[in-house]
Amino acid sequence: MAAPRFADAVAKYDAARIALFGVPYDRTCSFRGGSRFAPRAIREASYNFETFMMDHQRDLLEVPVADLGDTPAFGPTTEMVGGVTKMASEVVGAGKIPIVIGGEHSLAPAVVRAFPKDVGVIGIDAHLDFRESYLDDPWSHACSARRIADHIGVEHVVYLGVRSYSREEREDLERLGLTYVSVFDIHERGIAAGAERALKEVDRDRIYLTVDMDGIDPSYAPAVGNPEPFGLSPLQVKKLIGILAPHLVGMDLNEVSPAWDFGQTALLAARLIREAIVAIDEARG
Ligand SMILES: [Mn+2]
Repeated sequence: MAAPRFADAVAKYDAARIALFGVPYDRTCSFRGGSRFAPRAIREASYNFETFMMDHQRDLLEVPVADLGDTPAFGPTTEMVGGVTKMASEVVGAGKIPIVIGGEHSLAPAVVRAFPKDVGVIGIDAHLDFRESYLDDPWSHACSARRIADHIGVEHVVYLGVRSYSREEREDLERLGLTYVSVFDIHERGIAAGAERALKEVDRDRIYLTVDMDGIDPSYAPAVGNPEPFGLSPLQVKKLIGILAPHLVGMDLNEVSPAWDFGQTALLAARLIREAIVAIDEARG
């Protein structure tokens, strides 16, 4: 049986401002696998919510969103990257905003490569993902920020909510000049200050947002590939999406592993995607 389309994504492609698609890919997963099942779980969870969004006083049915379904399963990462970049390029080329549902974080650089090099990338992630290569694969989920930096320049990517990196990543970030905003900084100063710092650092008007669900605390989002305590709250991420919305040209949400879920991680993922859709629509008027 085909997966349902994302709730309220009823527009025809030609009329859509936002185009969703899923990437059911998790072949580089190193711990809790199964994010390839997340596009379906998140789409199913999306039906939990009212089409009318109380906090925005707007109806999602009035926002032209198309759901293009899922990409193929793909084999090696190079094949996934090529396929996802091609699909995202078609969406971007048609003047639409892609929102991509993972799958694992390895898809993010593939989507970013569909944009001109003058976009900035802001990420939410517990991890820095700045390895040159992981388990002999430079396209591993653990290298997402590094591969994004290859495309747009290391000075134009900032991950927020970071609370884990390796000794080698620490050396590389200093040597190459990567900025990040730690989760402890956000807990001290608030998400608005963190967002402001990230926007200032990336120094771009057009922003792509990549959301690794493990940036959120495992008490709210337990079903992720690599859970890390001390994370962001859902409300902080909601606020961040609102702050970034006027700048957003694309987004992905990744690393939900439904097998470890009681449903709450997929529900939160679906709600955050809905938040992004309505916030983008609100920002563009
Ligand atoms: Mn992560």
